[in-house]
Amino acid sequence: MARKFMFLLFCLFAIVGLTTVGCEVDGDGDADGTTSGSGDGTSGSTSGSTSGSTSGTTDTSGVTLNYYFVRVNDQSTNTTGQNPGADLDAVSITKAAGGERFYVTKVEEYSPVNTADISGVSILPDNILGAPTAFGTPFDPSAAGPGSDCSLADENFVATGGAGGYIIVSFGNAFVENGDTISVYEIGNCANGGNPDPVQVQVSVASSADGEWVTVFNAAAGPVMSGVAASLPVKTSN
Ligand SMILES: [Ca+2]
Ligand SMILES: [Ca+2]
Repeated sequence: MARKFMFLLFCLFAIVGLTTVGCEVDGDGDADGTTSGSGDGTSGSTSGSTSGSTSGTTDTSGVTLNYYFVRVNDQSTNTTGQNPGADLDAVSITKAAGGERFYVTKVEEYSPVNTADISGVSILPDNILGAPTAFGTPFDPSAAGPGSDCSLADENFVATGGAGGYIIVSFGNAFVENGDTISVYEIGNCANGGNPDPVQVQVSVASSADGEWVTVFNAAAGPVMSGVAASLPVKTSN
């Protein structure tokens, strides 16, 4: 008796089990149909809103980028003795409109060469911040030129070590526009002496050293080497 009851119970479970499987199969089928239907609706509304927001982003791009970054490339072959290459006291931007003068507020990158020969004082990149210090303080721009004396004992400069060395700087909110003058104050070729060290000056809209740099001028000797920015390519965000 008990064995027959157990067999019937087994058959009952088997039938319930098959029914459940069948229902699940049907359920999946229904679920698939429902999902693909609502999926179509979702993809439709998603692509609509996405293309809408994308075109909105495109509207705000194309903004003109400013030339915030100035790079001084050391071109000097004077690589003997201590502090070889350019001895950079300061860099300035003088605006064509208004004549306001801006000095370096931040060193973005300092990449000297021949570092073993650069003194512990002259390897400090922040020595290039602010107004020049080797032409008397407070600094008077009219007192700095080819015929000017400079303080050859001034240690508030940064050495880039010769050709291959460079420094990238920025000027806070100030940037270079066509007509502006960039000046590099290099301790050398002063009326009272100092090794002249040639430099190349470039500008960019990005601080990255391997980015696109536009050459503004090359100069052979200081103590003040200046050039006027002209025909800078218009750069826009993409
Ligand atoms: Ca300085
Ligand atoms: Ca020099």
